Amino acid sequence: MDAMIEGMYNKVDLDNDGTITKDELMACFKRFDSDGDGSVSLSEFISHWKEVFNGSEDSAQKVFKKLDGDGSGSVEMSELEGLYKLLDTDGDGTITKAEFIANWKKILT
Ligand SMILES: [Ca+2]
Ligand SMILES: [Ca+2]
Ligand SMILES: [Ca+2]
Repeated sequence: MDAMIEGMYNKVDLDNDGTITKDELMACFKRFDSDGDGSVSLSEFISHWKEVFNGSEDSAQKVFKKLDGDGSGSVEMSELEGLYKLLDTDGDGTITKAEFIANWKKILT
């Protein structure tokens, strides 16, 4: 599990400086949004989750439910803010690798 989450982290931390900024999370969101309509649908999410993060369909469904706060069936950019807050445990505005791993473990289990 740790190895998988660490792999995710390395994909999102584009400049490899050991922290994830909002811009980096936003860039990740844009990659998931294949058709560029500003929201990530469940099917967009599942295909990228498998392709980019090597995740299972089960874990994709679970994570998507968590991200889609209003249950609309798609994840909007505004919902990304919620994810960022969730991952940034100490609220200092950046997500460290330790914060990322600890929080994804909670989300995925
Ligand atoms: Ca970074
Ligand atoms: Ca989309
Ligand atoms: Ca932090």
